[in-house]
Amino acid sequence: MRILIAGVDGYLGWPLAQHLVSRGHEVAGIDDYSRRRWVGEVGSQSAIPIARMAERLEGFRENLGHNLRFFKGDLTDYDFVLQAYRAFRPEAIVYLGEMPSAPYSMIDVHHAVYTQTNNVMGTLCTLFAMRDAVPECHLVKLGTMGEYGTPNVDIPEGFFEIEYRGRKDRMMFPRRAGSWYHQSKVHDTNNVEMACRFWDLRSTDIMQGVVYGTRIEAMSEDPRMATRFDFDQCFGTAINRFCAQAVIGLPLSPFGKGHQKRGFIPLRDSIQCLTIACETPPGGGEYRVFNQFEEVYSVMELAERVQRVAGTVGLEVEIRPIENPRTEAEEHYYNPDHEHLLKLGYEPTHDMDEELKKMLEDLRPHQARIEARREAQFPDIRWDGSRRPSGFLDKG
Ligand code: USQ
Repeated sequence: MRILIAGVDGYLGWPLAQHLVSRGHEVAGIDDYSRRRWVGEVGSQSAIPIARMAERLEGFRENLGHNLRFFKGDLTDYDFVLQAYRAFRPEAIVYLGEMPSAPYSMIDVHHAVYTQTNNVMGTLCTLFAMRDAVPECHLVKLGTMGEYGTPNVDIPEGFFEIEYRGRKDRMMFPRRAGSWYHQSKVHDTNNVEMACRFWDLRSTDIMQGVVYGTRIEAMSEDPRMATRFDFDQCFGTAINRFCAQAVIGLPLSPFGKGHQKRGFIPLRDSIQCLTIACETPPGGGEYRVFNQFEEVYSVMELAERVQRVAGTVGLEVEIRPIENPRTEAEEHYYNPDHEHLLKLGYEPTHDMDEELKKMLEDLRPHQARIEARREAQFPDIRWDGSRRPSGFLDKG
């Protein structure tokens, strides 16, 4: 298949390109390097060094024997997007090209507006460009489990049956996002669903959990093929941050009680699932939703897990909960369905300890790079709009 990855320079995009090519697909990518700029703006850098795109593309040719067609440009520029889709004629578009950080979107009005403008406009441009250039193409759109929030009832995959005043219907399950970023994905969901209804487009909207990991099978040891790994307060996700903290001897930082639960998924599984979505497209006019995560854990359980695995590789670390900078439930019910991908053949990696061990091994050589941006990992962006560092809850 011809598959285009919007956001090919990112944490998921770069390994996904490698995996899809190793499965025989023809792959193209779009990016304008925004992720590199955002991480720089918050005073950080990828723990694992990442090569410039020209070198990445050379590495791609040498390691995988494939010329990855690269379009540099902004996904909110409609003319650019339309031209790229006309030139490559993708059969599937994996849309990863959004600003992905909840804390970044909560910094101030400018960051909130930027996040929603960038994400919602980008998706809209893609929907229109698909309609006008490649109406048969399948949009695999990256959403987030965070669209649903943490309701006190089970979470279905996108839709649910409802009976109200004696009448029944199948409706989108209500969303209750936890940040301006997560809300941007809710807006996308509504727009994508509507475009499928109006224009007979086909789409898979992926409600993905928190991703962790450093590598996938298709990735060689060539440093040009490595993917980024963020650990700062904005772009680092919980487990990745815990691993980076372990490597430089900082206490692991569950927020608040640490009982908040989320669905988590290893990088290798995320890539496997996105591939399954591409290879099994829905019919024309169909909008379907996958809840994409492997298992639900609390943040504290994960900190304990990282602590234990770090101990087995000689890294003794403490867990010290810190004040929660976010407004979120720290005790709640959480039971999301995740059947659709399993039915299509998703085989979850169950060995989280092994994955964590690999991550620690991959990060250790880059200890100095994490140390150099140590300050960027302490949270001070608060959901109430203030900017104050979170203190330790145990007072040390
Ligand atoms: N958390 C901690 N300690 C930390 C960092 C986070 O306890 O050092 C907690 C947060 O308070 C939250 C949970 O861990 O309860 C997850 O936080 P996160 O920063 O790992 O993830 P989140 O902000 O939800 O966003 C990330 C990605 C985002 C993706 C989302 C999937 O950045 O792009 O959409 O995970 S999900 O969480 O399922 O919505």
